This record gives sequence, C-alpha cells and structure tokens, in this order.
Amino acid sequence: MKAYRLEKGVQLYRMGDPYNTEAVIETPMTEIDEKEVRYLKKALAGKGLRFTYTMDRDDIIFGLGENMGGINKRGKEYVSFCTDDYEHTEGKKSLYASHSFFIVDGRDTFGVFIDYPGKMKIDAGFTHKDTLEISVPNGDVDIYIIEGKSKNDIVKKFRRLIGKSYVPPKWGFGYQQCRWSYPTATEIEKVVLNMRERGIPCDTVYMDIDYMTDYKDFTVDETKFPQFPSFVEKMKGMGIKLIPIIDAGVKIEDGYDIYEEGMEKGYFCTTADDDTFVGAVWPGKCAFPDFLNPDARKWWGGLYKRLTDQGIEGFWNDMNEPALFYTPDHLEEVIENVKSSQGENLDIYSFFKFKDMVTGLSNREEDYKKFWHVDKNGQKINHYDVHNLYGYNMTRAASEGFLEIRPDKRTLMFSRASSIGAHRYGGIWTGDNKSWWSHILLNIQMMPGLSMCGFLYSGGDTGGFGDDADSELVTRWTQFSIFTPLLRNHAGGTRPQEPYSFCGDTAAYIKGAVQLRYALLPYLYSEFMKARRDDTGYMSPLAFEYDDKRSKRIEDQILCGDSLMLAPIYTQNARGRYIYLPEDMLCWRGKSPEDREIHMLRKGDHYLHVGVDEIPFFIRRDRMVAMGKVLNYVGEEMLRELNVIVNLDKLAKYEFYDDDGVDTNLDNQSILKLRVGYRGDEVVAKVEKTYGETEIVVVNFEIHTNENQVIHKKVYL
Ligand code: MIG
Repeated sequence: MKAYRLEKGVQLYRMGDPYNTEAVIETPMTEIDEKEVRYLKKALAGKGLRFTYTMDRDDIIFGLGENMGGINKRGKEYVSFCTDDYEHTEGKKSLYASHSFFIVDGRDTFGVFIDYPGKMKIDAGFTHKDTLEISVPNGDVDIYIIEGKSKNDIVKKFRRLIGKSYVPPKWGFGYQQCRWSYPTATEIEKVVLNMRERGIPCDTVYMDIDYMTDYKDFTVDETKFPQFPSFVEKMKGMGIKLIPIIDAGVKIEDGYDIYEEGMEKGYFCTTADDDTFVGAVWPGKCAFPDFLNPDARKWWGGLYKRLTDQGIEGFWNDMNEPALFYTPDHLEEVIENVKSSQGENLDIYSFFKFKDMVTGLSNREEDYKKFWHVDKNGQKINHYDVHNLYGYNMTRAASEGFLEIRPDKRTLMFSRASSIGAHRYGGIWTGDNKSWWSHILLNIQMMPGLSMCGFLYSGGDTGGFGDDADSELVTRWTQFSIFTPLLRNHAGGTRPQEPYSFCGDTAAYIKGAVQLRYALLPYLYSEFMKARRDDTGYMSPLAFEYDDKRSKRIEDQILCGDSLMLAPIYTQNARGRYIYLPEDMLCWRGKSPEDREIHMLRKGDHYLHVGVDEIPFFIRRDRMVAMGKVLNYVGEEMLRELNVIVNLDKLAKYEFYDDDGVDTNLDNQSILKLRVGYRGDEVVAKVEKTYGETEIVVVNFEIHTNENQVIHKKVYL
C-alpha cells in the first residue's frame, strides 16, 4: 500500500495497481508516510480485500447516491454494480448506478470514496449491526479518506476531487413530458397542444425508442416523422424542444452505416477471440460500442451531429449498464435445455432451476464476462472488471461530442447508468421506478445522496414509470418534483399519465404546481448554479445544516438550496402531515404562485394541514427565496422583476445568480447581492450588482419579521 495527500484532509490509499477510472480529475499529490488506512482496518479476504470500521451505536451514514436504503444508509448492504432492474423493491442492493461515496457521521466524521470499476460491496451494518465493511474482490483499489470541518466541507473536498458537475441549459429546468412512447409527430403535437390549451407550462417532449427506424440509433423513421427538421422547428416555435433517446446497443444489419463503420474501425466490444460481441436488445442482435476506447468514443460522440443537424438540442442515453436481453449463444443453450426437459416431471428440485433458467436470460453476469474492451492504454480488458464504467463513458462520449459539434451552446444530456465521474458529462434520471407512494419517498431520499456525488442535474420519473398512477399520486409526486432540477413526467406501458389525462381538477392541481416551479425558477436555477460553482449540495439532508438529534435522523424532509426546507406529502389520501422545524421558519403554503398563504411557524413539532392541491415549503431563518413570473416555457420572457420573500430575524443575505441559460461560457453571468436587515427599528433592503449585467429592473421584497409583521419594499436597479 502507498499513501498520498491530495489536499489538507484528503488522503489516498492505493492498494496494488488499481484501474484508472478517471473518476478523480488530475490533482497533485504527495506521498505520505502512513502505513494504515485511517479509520478503516484492512484485511485480506480471499483474493480480495476487506476494510472494516466499527460504528458507534449512533453513527449515521449519508451518501451512496442512487441506492435504496433511505437518507441514513445504515443497516443495509449495497452492491456497487450498474444494474438494469425495473423492480426497485426495498431489498434491492444495486440500481442503475455505482456511487460509492459516503460519509460516516458520529463519533468520527469522515468521507470514504472507493474508486473501483467493478463489482464491490458496502455492508453498512447489515451483517453485523455495528460493522461497516467494504469488500473488493481483488487487491487493486484506491480508497480516499476525506476529513473536514463539517459534512458540507467533506462533500466540498470530495467534489473538488471529482471535478465540476455538468451544466444543463436553463430550459432543462422546465417541465418535461415523456412517455414510452409518443411514436409519431402527430402524437407529440397532440401532447403539446393539450398542455398549451390548458396553460400548463412545458418545455420539452420526449421521443422514446419508437421514433427510430427499426430501433437503429441516430435514425428517424420518416413515415412517423415526415420532414423531421421542419417538425423540430415547428415545435420550437411553440416553445418545445424534442428530446430523443439514444440506446447503447447498435443493430447488426448489413447496410446500416453506423454498424458497418463501427465494424470496419473495430469500435465494438469483442469476445475473447476478437470477434464482435453480440448481445440482444430492442432491434434483436446488437453490437456494443467500446466506450472505453477513446477513438470509439470520439466516433460515437460525432454521431449525435446527425440529430443536432436537424435541430435537436438534447438527448437521454438509455440501456447503458449495458442492458442485455440475452446473448444468442446462451439463448441457444437454454433452448437446448428446454427441449431436453420435455416430458420430464419437474419437481421441487428441478422446477425452480428450470424456471430461473428461462426467466433469467437477461443481464447475466456470465454474459458480462464474455466481452472485452480495448481501453485508453491499448489494453484488452474484460468488461466484467470495469462494468461500472460503461454508462459513464457513453455519457462522456456524447458530452465530448457536443463540445465539438456545438461548443457554444449547452446540450441537455442525462443518462440511466452512471458512476462517479459521469457527473461531469451529464445528469441522470433514476430509472424505471413505479407509480407507488413508497417511490415518492424513495425519490425524496435519493436526491441528497445524488447531490453529494455530484449528480446535481437529476430527478425521478415523476408519477412513476411502471404501474398505473392515480390522480392524487401524480399530483403529490409533481408537488415534490417541482424542486428537483430534472422535472419529467414519464411512464411506459401504463394508463396515460400526462396531467390532462386525469380529471379536470387534477390537471388544475398539477398546473398550479408546475406554475409554482416556473415562478421559483430564479431561485432554483440560482441555487443549482451556485451548488455547482461551490461544490455544495443542491439537495441535502437536514443533518448538513442542523446538528440536533432530531434533525439528523429525519428521513422525509430535506433542504433544497440554501434557503428552503421541503416536507413533501408522500402518502395516499393525506390531507396534511407532521413536520419538525429545527428553527423558526416561514411556512409557504398554496395552490399556485399567487394563491398562497405565508406564516411564521415556531421551532418544534407541528401538524400541518395540506389540501391535495396545496404545496408547502419552508424558508429558513434569515434566508430568502427569489421568484419570477409564470411562463409557458423557460425564456418566454426576460426576467425583469424579482419577487423576494424574506424570513427576517436579524440579517438576511442572498446571492442571486443568473445567466442566459444557453451559453456554455459562464462568463455572461450576473450576480446580485440582496440584503435585508434592520437599521434601528426600521427594516432596510438593499440590492447590489456585483458582477455582470442584468435585465432585472426592480426587486420587490415581501419581508416577514419574527414578530409576524409583513413589510413590503421595492428596490429599483
Ligand atoms: O427497458 O426506451 O428506463 O425510461 O422508456 C425499457 C424504453 C427501455 C428503459 C428506460 C425507460 C424507457 C424504456 N427503456
């Protein structure tokens, strides 16, 4: 083992010869004389290594990004292995991502990042309640231990290690409507008209797999989308961007130029004998681009131009764990076995084996062991050993492509599979959740962990992807998602789930929520961009700001940016909920930006009545929230007037960030410093322009004092 220091409090312990995942950006490091990993006890475990830490009874574990297991991850076991699994039930140990960064908070407080590209286990007190155990199957791994003044400070140091998060276009913060599928231009146009007629704001509509010709990547079926570029233009005229899906598997078909070019140049993953590896997804047999090969990545990135040339400005990358329905050779084996089982008496011993064989065709580890990459060093490496890097490098390929194709404008990009490092290239959505109440809570609990791992631009399928949603569930889910950077309603194979597909009342409730999203955009965008700039959380556990015993263990309230606390409703037929306030907060409750009521709530426990059409959120002490106007789509009008609601105790300060939302160059940003405080008994409000130009001409302050007074002030710029 070798030990290095990267910055104060950040130590790297290098065992053996680990694979360079490029999760950590180039950082100067100096070797230090440490013989043991701090906090963790190292032991040999077969061919691999095991690191253990004995937790104090009250230690808490935060982080681990996209995983089940709540905000406090203690008590469960997590397997870091990107998995295409659409049943996110409580016992699941892996979802689509590998996010192996966490903070132990308690007797000792420190962060751990396990930089390892293959399958690995984090047992957070599952096998033994007080033992945290990390197991890696071989002896080559980088372990980072991060110490800091606070949990926020630890996160900041970690994020500095892994580099800045991806920046989406501002319109990526609008409401987005998806379904598997709106298969034709006509269907898409209907969605847009439905939204616009009802005045429900909307910025994008998605194109799921059926837009392609025979599921061939980067093609558009002309019978379904005649004159595609003019349709794209027409939609833009209505304030709508179309977002096509891109799948990882490339259809094997003679005459399909992408397949032929990939074959000719050797850009696909290969078998042990250097043949092209074949796995099946939507189009049947597919070849898989070798995203670990920089040349293949460059080639793949360039392919997005086929769609950007037709006016497309955003994409989502799917099936990049990669998902494998089956491999033809294994399928052959199974068919043989089925045949030979004919006439057999399948009993307690043989039936389940038989059943597992037939139902277990997809995403088999044995299949992941059957293919190889040629990586940046020209080294042939088995996929299984670097499995978690596949989706990450697909997103990277796209993002590096955009840099060439449209360097000046931001491109919307998010992915299903990811691992640490991918946050520099795109966002993620949390995959195929279900229209279950428990999955609203899952969504709430996942968000802080994603922020910690740098995946700021993220969100869940609002309303739930699988199973039929009822109107109240979609309403409540939307009321939470209006605070997540990626706000997308998506479903597949279910009853229609667009806001207007339910009764008129429901459409009106959701409209109110979405309008609130657009009104809150100045705050949400400002917080997002500062979280990126400062390497802080966009969403965080309460424990990151409030260290009291109660706040630390809260699982259903989170912070959103620096000013807000959220306490979403996530249970069926609820007309309110219990909340805990760690300090006096302003409670905003309403149906829409205008139809609302604000009052001061004191520190402590409360029961809050919340109608099905109402959204509550809380403004922290000496904080403020900046709001704008409701628009049909982002950028419909310039932001000229800011409405700022202030919870004033002594002195409230806010840094308001804004930019044009499309430029990749962030120099065109503007920063306003807002201050509200007392001069004697008089309340004074100030706005100072500290950077760049702004279109804002007036700031309207609505100031709520601790004595429940409301004072209005206008400041002209
Ligand atoms: O396994 O493209 O998670 O969002 O609608 C199904 C069809 C493949 C999975 C994605 C989902 C998408 C669906 N895809």
